[in-house]
Amino acid sequence: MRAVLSIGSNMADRWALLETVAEEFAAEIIASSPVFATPPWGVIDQGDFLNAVLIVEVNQTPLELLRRGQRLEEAADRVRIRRWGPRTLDVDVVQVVLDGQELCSTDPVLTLPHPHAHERAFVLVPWLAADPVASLRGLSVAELISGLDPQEVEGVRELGRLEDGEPR
Ligand code: A4P
Ligand code: MG
Repeated sequence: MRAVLSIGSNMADRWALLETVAEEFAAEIIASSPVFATPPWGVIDQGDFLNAVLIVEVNQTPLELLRRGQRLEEAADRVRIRRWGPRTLDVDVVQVVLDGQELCSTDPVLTLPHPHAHERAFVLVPWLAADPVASLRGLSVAELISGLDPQEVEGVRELGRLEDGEPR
């Protein structure tokens, strides 16, 4: 199956933490976005995030993929203090496509597609950079971005590719 992962960090060595995800999936990544600096969404009294999107082709179930992401979050010493609050590493499964079909699930353990993806510039802008023809629930990601607050979209600033190292 093919999955779109949104990865984010706004604590500790943010760049290095995103790299741990790229390393874990190195053999399975089919496309990836550059890293973007993004203002916090939801809870705004916290530091800026680094966000990126990885598109992976994996031979496992959606739940196994979620757990794999959560193991990386644990390895980053992630502590869950508050919803949408600061975190060392967040690995969200945005979309899963199996045999050309987007999987849908309302299970709170793994909701698919990710319930907030369509309204988050920090997910959609990197996703479009990784896949210019991306679509979510039948709508093009480019179209979804054009429906967002332009200020939110402009706030998402491209920094550079993960493999090129953190810009000084
Ligand atoms: N869960 C259900 N569906 C999914 C899914 N598709 N992907 C469950 C990942 N997890 C999913 O998540 C809570 C539960 O969601 C998990 O147990 C999992 O089984 P969590 O990571 O423990 O808690 P959380 O991340 O604080 O809550 P939530 O609601 O998942 O927050 P989000 O949606 O992850 O948002 N601003 C910027 N600029 N960049 C960011 O990356 N991230 C967040 C967190 C807020 N603001 C941000 C960013
Ligand atoms: Mg999360």
